[in-house]
Amino acid sequence: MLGALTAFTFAAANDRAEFVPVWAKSAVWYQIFPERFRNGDPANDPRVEDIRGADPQEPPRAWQVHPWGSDWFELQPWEKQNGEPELWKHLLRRRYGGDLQGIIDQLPYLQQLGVTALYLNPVFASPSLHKYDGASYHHIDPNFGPDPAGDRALIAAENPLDPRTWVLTKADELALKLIDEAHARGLRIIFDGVFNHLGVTSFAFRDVVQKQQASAYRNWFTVTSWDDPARGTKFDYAGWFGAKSLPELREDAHGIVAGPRDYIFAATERWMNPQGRGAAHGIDGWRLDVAFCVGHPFWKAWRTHVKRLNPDAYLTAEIVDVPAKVVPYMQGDEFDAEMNYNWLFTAVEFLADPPAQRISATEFDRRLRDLRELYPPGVAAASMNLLGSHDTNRIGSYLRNRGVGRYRNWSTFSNRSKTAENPAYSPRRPSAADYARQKLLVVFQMTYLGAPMIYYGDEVGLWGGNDPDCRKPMLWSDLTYAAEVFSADARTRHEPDPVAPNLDLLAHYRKLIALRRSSPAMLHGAYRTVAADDVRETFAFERSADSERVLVVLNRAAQPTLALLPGEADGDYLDALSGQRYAVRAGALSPAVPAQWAVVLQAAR
Ligand SMILES: [Ca+2]
Ligand SMILES: [Ca+2]
Repeated sequence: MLGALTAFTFAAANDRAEFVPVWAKSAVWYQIFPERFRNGDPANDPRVEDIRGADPQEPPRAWQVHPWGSDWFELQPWEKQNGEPELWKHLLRRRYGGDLQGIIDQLPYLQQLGVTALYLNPVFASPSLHKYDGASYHHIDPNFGPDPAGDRALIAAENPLDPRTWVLTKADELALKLIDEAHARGLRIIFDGVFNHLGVTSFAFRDVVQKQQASAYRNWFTVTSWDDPARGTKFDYAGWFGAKSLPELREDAHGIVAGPRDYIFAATERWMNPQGRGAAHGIDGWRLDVAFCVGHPFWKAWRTHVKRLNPDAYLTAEIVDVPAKVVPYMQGDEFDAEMNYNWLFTAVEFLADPPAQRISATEFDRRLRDLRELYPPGVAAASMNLLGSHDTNRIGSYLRNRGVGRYRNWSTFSNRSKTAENPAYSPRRPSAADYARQKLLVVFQMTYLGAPMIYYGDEVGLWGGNDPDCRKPMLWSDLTYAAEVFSADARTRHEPDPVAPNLDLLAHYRKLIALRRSSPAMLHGAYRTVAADDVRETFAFERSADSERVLVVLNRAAQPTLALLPGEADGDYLDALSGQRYAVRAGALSPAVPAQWAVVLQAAR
């Protein structure tokens, strides 16, 4: 019964008009982790008091802003002085000084790369390096702007419950400037909405701790017991997955309860229609953190609010679950798309994993089809096809550590890909062969259906295991970097791994992005599987739009192969990767595809 009903619902969904913003289907995304992208203003760098309240909670004895180009696993003198035995605490305390000015300064770099849309990890006030423990949703972090001390004084004078008292800090103004400058360059920009929880330094949680049941925010959190000496009870509350630094916002059957809901709605409007100047000056959408931890009713109401502010806004969710569990969020009344980790798992299972855990071309075809067809039309095309993020190991390191675990087993793999949890995971520089595999994955990413997303630094070969090592400072050609010699224990040494932007890889990204953007077929065209050859280990697909056809053949085998593609029209074809021409005569195209490489065939003019 349920199965029949579900099938009917999806069939109906597939008949209706697309609900995703059209622009999102042609986007090429770039994800920026602001603290680690570019330090555009050393004068605003965090001081030790600015990181108070972030994990680890105990303050360090000595602390300084970390040198941008230093060896990742090398402890600096002030870190050694702390005598801290646990490396993760050192790494969490580090601040490199990245900020919004750095992003503004590097917009030309992003334009040259060819991306068309930016996703920023959280930029709202918070003491941590990642800012998923928000102190606020309505102010940008003061250390991301030009006047941290002045901003903090302004914020302290407001009543957060009354949006009419909300001032525009210098950091807020700089964020609005960033939005305008991005738009002026044709770049869309979205922020990270972390609406499941606030941080312990938030105005709301601090007030509850101080005033207990007398606090105006007493209903905002899931308080399980109050400080009550008469009854002998102590204050306690629910934190996200038990993390006490992340008190969860309270929900009932209608979603997040009225107080925090109204606050989130007001903050949403503040960034989408800043000062009532219109949606053109606001962000173009949101990425929703741990969307599966907030109930459906909130998302439905919030989407209505968002689309009223800007019908063209894009909402993309972090869900990370099997496709069937993602489906309910993608029915047109919650999200437009997701961070497409299932696409990443599928891509590496065919193109990169070692023989013991790889899938056949036929199975690759089946899994890709599921991801295209499970959702209403437009969702797959607008979803972010990514090869890495701030929540997983970098693609270069994944390839260096091929076989260390199954990526699809997300929670198990999460620990296996952390250098602190798994001594067998290598944090060393990827090899030339690893980078060659990354290039093949990029060919697939940039030619396939879906909006490609590049995690900052992947395009210049930045490497690192899962969090925190995937959050190293960006590699820039105008900065110098110490070679990495320290091992993941921060004590022993290895032969030096030179650290510098991989310009050959960067050229490959630029070329493939330009290729995608020059081709309506690749950018937003239809998809068709042409051949899935389990024996030759090749996979061929077609993208088409109007009169343009593009034929892509992926060869994951260790030897070159002739891909037999019967039924192709006579004519001359050009491989966009090699520049080589192929002639088709009598209806059979047989391009030679190099080992572990691809051809991207376009009709030659
Ligand atoms: Ca700075
Ligand atoms: Ca929740």
